[in-house]
Amino acid sequence: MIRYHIFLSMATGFSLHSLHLTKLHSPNPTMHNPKPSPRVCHTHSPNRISEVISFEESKTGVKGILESGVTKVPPMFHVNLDPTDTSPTDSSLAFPIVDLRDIDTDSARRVEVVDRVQSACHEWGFFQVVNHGIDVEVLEEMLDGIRRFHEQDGEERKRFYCREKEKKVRYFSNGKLLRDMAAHWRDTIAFVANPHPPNAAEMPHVCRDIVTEYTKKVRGLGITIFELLSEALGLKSSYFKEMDCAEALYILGQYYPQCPEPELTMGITKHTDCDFMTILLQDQIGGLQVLHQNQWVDVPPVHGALVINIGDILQLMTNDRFISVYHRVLSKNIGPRISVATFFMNFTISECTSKLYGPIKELLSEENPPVYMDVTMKEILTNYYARGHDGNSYLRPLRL
Ligand SMILES: O=C(O)CCC(=O)C(=O)O
Repeated sequence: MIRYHIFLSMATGFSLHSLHLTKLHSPNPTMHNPKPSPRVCHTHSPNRISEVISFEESKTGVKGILESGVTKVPPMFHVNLDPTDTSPTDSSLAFPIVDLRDIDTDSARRVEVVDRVQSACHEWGFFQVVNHGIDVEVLEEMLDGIRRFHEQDGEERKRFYCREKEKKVRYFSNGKLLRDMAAHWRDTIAFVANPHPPNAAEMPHVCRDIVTEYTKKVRGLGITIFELLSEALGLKSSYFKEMDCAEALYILGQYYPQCPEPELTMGITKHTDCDFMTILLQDQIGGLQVLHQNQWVDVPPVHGALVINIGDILQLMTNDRFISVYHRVLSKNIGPRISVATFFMNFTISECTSKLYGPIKELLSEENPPVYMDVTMKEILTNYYARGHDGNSYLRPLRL
């Protein structure tokens, strides 16, 4: 089959001037050659390419499409949805909630909590936390700050529109726009938040203060969760922190505009997170679903709660004891929906060290030999950036 493949300058990121369109007679024979997902159309037609280019040149994202008066979902966002994929799920499946109250003062409670965290990470790969120590006002202000950014005038948003991954603050729509077969119905403001945060002048003034405050708070919570995860594996509390898992934070402020034809597109298609762990703040709109026991289960919005999920690298380090699970976001005809995803991982290739990550030796035995290879963050990230959202786990090529 003839496929159109787009080469872009990796040095400068997505530059329309550096686009070259060529025809390939077979898929690109990269080291990782995943099978296509059945849900997504896999051929870039010339029409789609020009549609994508003019969308990118607008620099105002999906929100800009609606602002221009369009009332139908443009073809570049169309996803081949299997109707059975959106059928209602078994409502008896209760999404795990873990109450962190008193875990630092009551050792019996801590043991209980560690146990709950252990089973949630093993069975679901996801859970919500309440009484986590971040004030609800901070959470609300963070959601508001992200909303303010996306709802300001298009010209103001454009100033931040950028594809350079090394940039500490950037606005874009669809991180893998040219690689994905269908674009997602969402826009993003991204912050490389730790360990070298942007300076105040680089930050949008509408959310500068709250992003700085939220970064500190969410990192603190991340350290607490990593301690619980370490204990849940029978390791010393500081294990993951000492492995630098709580060092690098990448914060994405997502804006999912109300969608005129939600059955045609998705907020984000099925994927796993390529990181150690993610902490997600979502508003009350809903739409996030996780794949559990082969069914899509809603992650119910709980006021004041935060959603935690295990990323691919933690699944690798725990040799599958903790699982990195597929999730997705449905688009809705209500909204906008706002969420803030904090990825615990370095997404800047130039900052990657040569540190190796592999299955933790203390967890291995003759009955439980390593099922993954040791890799550096640079290898993980290079593979991550080389691929679109193709519906496959980033872990697959790392299995022994
Ligand atoms: O917005 C959400 O609820 C989830 C976002 C997500 O899965 C992602 O950005 O990878």
